[in-house]
Amino acid sequence: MSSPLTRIDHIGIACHDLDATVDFYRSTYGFEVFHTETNDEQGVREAMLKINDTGDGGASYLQILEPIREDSAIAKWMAKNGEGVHHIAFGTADVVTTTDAIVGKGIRSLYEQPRRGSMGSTINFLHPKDAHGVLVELVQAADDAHDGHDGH
Ligand code: MC0
Repeated sequence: MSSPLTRIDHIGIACHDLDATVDFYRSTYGFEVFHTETNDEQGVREAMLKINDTGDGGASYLQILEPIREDSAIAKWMAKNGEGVHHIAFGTADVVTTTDAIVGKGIRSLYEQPRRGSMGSTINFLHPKDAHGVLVELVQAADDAHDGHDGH
């Protein structure tokens, strides 16, 4: 069975101090910041550290996330769990079709309509209680739209 999920797009890592954590990843592993942004809707400040390009034309990143609001999903999760791996994200060429197919298997998505993710991507999430305890994000990168419409 071939999968519509064509790469690990990123691993989301929650932290208290974005600058200090990015310094750790640079000085320990040599990873450099590729992109930074604030996502007000998600309540995070984030840095994307590029690990490698992938065979589908996309790339894999570490996504370091610092909450900017106490009521954000990341702040709530860290209050319970502390810093650490928060979610994994798979890349797909079509987030709507892929989400619909997975929802059709009885797994809840968190959003009715996809929302905006890092670097102009379009995202949805699968509920961790339906996915063996892993919060899974589905990502259609801005560059994944190769068919003439951008799908955003
Ligand atoms: C919560 N749970 C998790 C989890 N977060 N399990 C595994 N991994 C996680 N990250 C579990 C809890 O332990 C709990 O289990 C149950 O799910 C309900 O959690 P809760 O603490 O009561 O919290 P809720 O239900 O209010 O929210 C959980 C939910 C939320 C996953 C729905 O965090 C959410 O909407 N997440 C999607 C958005 C998000 O995570 N944004 C931040 C990244 P028990 O057994 O105790 O019932 S933003 C991002 O990533 C963007 C910018 C991007 O990539 O581009």
